[in-house]
Amino acid sequence: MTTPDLNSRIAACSADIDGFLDHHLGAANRPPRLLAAMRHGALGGGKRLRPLLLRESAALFGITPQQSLAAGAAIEMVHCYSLVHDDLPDMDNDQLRRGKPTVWKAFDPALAILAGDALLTEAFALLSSPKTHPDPAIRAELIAALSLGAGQMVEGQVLDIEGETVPLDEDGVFRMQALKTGALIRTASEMGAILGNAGLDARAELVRFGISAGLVFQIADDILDVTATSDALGKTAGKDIEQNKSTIVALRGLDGARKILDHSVSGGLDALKGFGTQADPLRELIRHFAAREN
Ligand code: GRG
Repeated sequence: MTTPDLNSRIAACSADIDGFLDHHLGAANRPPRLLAAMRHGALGGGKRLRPLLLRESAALFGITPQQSLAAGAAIEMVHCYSLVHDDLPDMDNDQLRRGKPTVWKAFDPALAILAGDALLTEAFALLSSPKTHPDPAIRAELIAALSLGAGQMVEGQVLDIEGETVPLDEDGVFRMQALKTGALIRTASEMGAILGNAGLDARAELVRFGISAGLVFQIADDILDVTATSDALGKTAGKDIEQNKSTIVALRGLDGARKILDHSVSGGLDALKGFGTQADPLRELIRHFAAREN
């Protein structure tokens, strides 16, 4: 069960990211329709869980929320770009996202492609700015980590699309999901470690935590696709079956998927055992990923 404390941290991070992105995507000198489409894709409604994971990971090393805000906004822009592109007619062909029309529905598919491209490139421009971190070596490491995670997400998306025609086996589903959803979630906790200039061991444990958190997030998503309503999700429910998607729920059933979910939560908690009570917010977060309702 989610504690009020976690709820208030989710709300605070979400408000901070919304405020940052509203400002950051407000001042830019861009064609007005492009800017409007970018803002539609990036503002309003997202849970901002990747920036929260980054923030809580960085906090282990004494980094304040303010100091991790720009890096959190960068990973959120990459996530938003992926959703804008994922919704396109040639991908998931979705009309509803975060309770609003998708960017291609509100504008047009060509502009949605370009708005996604612009969010992606803006993420890296932001990471390269001294306002993200004063040390250029840290900025370069953040860029390297996020470009790896974003590239792996694209690989996962390709495997997912191919899986609609040639069904994936169980190993294939795990690999696809680790790339498509897991890579960016893993990257969030790794970026927190990088911002905090963590030692190699601590960074490796946060990567291990992020891999488990990504798996938990994706399996919960697959379960919600079957059990929740479109209203609760703010996006179309039941798409996996409709599109013949290979998921852990399809392969193992709901009970089997829930068992893997629990096992993955334990794996994430194990990765945190060297961090003591300071890591309690991350412990709560992975449990929240497992129990989330949207
Ligand atoms: C188009 C390159 C490219 C990749 C798309 C992210 C993605 C890859 C596809 C989205 C499909 C999907 C529903 C994946 C399941 C996990 C997921 C990313 C859910 C959405 O993330 P949330 O729940 O969304 O954090 P909000 O709206 O809260 O930000």
